[in-house]
Formats: sequence, C-alpha cells, structure tokens
Amino acid sequence: MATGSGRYLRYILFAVFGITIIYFISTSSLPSYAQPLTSGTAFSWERPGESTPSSSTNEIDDSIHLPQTTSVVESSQSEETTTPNVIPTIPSELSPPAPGERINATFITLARNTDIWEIARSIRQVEDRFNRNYNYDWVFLNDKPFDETFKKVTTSLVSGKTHYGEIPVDHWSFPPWIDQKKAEAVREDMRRRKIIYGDSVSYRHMCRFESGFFFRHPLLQQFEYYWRVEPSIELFCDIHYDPFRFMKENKKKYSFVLSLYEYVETIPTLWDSTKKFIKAHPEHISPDNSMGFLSDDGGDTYNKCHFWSNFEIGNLDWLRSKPYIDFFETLDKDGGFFYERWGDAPVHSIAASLLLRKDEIHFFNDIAYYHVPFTHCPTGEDVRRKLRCHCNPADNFDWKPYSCTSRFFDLNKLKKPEGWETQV
Ligand SMILES: Nc1nc2c(ncn2[C@@H]2O[C@H](COP(=O)(O)OP(=O)(O)OP(=O)(O)O)[C@@H](O)[C@H]2O)c(=O)[nH]1
Ligand SMILES: *[C@@H]1O[C@H](CO)[C@@H](O)[C@H](O)[C@H]1NC(C)=O
Ligand SMILES: [Mg+2]
Repeated sequence: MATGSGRYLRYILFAVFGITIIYFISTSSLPSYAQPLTSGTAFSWERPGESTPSSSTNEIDDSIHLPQTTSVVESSQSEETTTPNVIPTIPSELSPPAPGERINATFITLARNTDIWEIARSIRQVEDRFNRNYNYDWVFLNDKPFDETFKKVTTSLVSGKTHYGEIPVDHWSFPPWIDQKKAEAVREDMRRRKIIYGDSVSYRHMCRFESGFFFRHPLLQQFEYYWRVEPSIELFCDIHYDPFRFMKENKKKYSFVLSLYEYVETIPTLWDSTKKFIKAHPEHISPDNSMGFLSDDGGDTYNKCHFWSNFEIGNLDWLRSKPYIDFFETLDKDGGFFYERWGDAPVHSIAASLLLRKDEIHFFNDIAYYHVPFTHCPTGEDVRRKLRCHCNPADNFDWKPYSCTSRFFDLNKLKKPEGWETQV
C-alpha cells in the first residue's frame, strides 16, 4: 500500500514538472529567431515603399533582390536582444541587387546516387555564393534512376526548379563499331601501367557522354546556356553578377577557370583524329580560331593544353550545332573514347579552340574554384577582398608552369591581372 501511493505521488510530480517545462518552451523567445526569416518583416527583400510582408521570397521577380536596409533596422529594433542581425551592413557595391531579367539557362550535374553528399556540398556553395539570388534551375542526369534521397536532398538545396533525367542507353554504352576485345585489352594494359581510371568502363562512358550527348538530353533542349557543376567542388568568392547574362550579352560560347596539360597516355591519337576532321570539314574551322592555344607548330602537333571541363559555362546551341556534332562524330567513329581514354576536357577544348572565334571563349578570373587537386583563386588582392574570398592566393594555379592560362592570355593579347608575376 505505502509503495503504491508513493508511486502515485511520483507520477503527479513528474506530470507537474513536465507541464512546467512545456510551458517554458512554448513561451520562450526562441521562436522569434526563425520568425523574421519567414514573416518577411525583419528580414525583408521588399522594395523601398512596398510592404507586403506575406509575399514569397522565392518568386523570381525584380522586387526580391533589393534588400531594404532601413526597414530591416527599424523592425528589428524591438527584438534587438533576440533577433540575430541577418543583414549587418549596407550591401556592398560588389553585391548589387540582381536585376529582374533571367537568362534561358540551367545548372547541370551528372551524378550517381552515391554522390549525394558530395554534390550537396557543391550545391550549397553555388547557392550561397550566387544562385540564392538568381534561382536558376538545376538539371540532374544519371545513367540509373535517381533515388528518393537524392531527389529530396537536392530539391531542398536548390533555389530554382530541379529536374531529374535518366540517360538513354545509346548515350551510355559501346557503339556497335567498337571492338570489345580490343577495348578490353586496352583497359588491361592501362591497369598494368597504373593510368588513372585507365581500367574503368564507366569512366569512359562518362567521358563520351559529356563529350557528345549531355546537351542533347531532352531535359536540356529547353535551355540555351549551361553551367556544369561536379561533386565536391568549392567556390571561394561571392559571384557578384550573373555569369549567364555576361555570356549572353558578350556573345561568349564557352568559358573556363582552370587550364592545364592533358596526361598524354590517355590521348595518343586524339590529334590525328582532329587533323582528319580539319581536313574533312575546313568549312567548320573558325577563321579567327585559337589554334595557338592548342599547338606550338601551327597545328602539326598538339601541345596537350585544355580547359578543365569540370567547370564550364557554355552555350548549348553551340554544342548542338552541326560543326560541333560533326567534330564529335569524327572522334567517336575513331573509337578513342574506348581504345584510349579520351576525356571530355580535351574534346571540348579542341572544339572551342577550332570552331569558335577567339573572343567567344572567356576566362572567369572572378569565379574562384576548386576541384581536387587544383585551385583557381583570383589574382588581385582588391578583387579577393571585395568578393569576400576565402582561398589562399598561394594556391592559385593560373600562372604556374603546368597551367595553360598564360598561353591563353598571350594568344588573346589580354593584360594579366596585377600581381600575377608573384605567383609564378
Ligand atoms: N551517373 C553517373 N555519373 C558518373 C559516373 N562516373 C562519373 N560520374 C559523374 O561524372 C562527373 C565526373 O566524374 P568524376 O568521378 O568526378 O571524375 P573526375 O572529375 O575526372 O575525377 P575526380 O578527381 O575523381 O573527381 C561527376 O559529376 C561524377 O558524379 C557514373 O558511372 N554514373
Ligand atoms: C531557350 O533556349 C532553347 C534553346 O535555344 C529554346 O528552344 C527555347 O525556346 C528557349 N526558351 C525561351 C523561353 O526563350
Ligand atoms: Mg570530379
């Protein structure tokens, strides 16, 4: 009996204690933390003079990119002690309000389901540094169906619309003219010589797909420009303008941030196929081309220079054009994607250098980028400070001997950014 009523008393004490705790939590000031982010009052993207606190911050229109600092300060005064200062300063000159117009463009990522957390990192950085204010769409492609986790996580991270597509089998397999035995022998040989990805079948499908097919996927037909994003990249600086718009307004078709020499074992006969193409299709070669970027002897031999294609912003209509397709098909027929290990970087680079005018290729000094193992950190302290960069300038690869970027500058008679000599 005594133990029974003791237990009863303990229940009551627990209940009272529990209710007290719930009361404190529900009346504490914690929720006001989140409130400004959703209510649109303390954290406002409204235009001066406009006050529709319920309007969605996700809509793409020109009103969302004009942070109104005075209203922020005023409305947060009453909550001074509990509300974090989400817009601490007047927007700097280099983060101007994004204008309303959007380009017909998308981000594009090729990935496996297992890449989810690596691509999540990349997306977060692209969003934080740029896309949160622009809300461009993002297309994801895979040779297998994407799983629910992949779709859920990426949809929650991307501020624009997300699209998920499967790659048609034809675009991710051996074409009928490839001798499978010969291809297998090559892989075995490359495995013994320890050539990176040399024994991989899927890596070859990936390189062929990126070279000749991604831009023809139905999900990309609706777009004019693309920005390729790979897993585990980093962006070190704010992007203070719309690179898509820059590309369009300046009639650029292809762009890069890093360039280097290709590993020769992977492309021994790529230049032979290229020369064959030049001979067969002289009409496709631009009169003002960048052969000087690719060759030191007027086109006789390839110097292995290429733009590093894990970052690229480019024009899809150019890739879908007859000159590019004719080039890709010449290479594809020769079989080097399987009999060697041709990468999409030299393929895109040779095409851009031969088919485009020099001034259609752009180097983005102000997009700071890392993909293992190379870093592009903008040259020029002033730029780095204004763009709030967090890369170490000593890591910048641009002016090192193994980079081809100096060559690009010389060929185009561009003035190298101040301070480049100190990084050689
Ligand atoms: N769906 C799919 N995507 C792939 C496959 N292999 C590579 N990818 C994607 O293709 C892109 C390039 O592949 P990576 O493995 O990053 O190749 P890499 O950049 O040359 O080498 P790393 O130094 O390993 O990054 C990445 O976006 C990958 O997610 C594959 O078999 N299936
Ligand atoms: C975007 O570009 C694609 C490819 O050029 C085109 O087919 C499509 O009509 C364009 N969409 C808009 C809205 O302009
Ligand atoms: Mg990669």
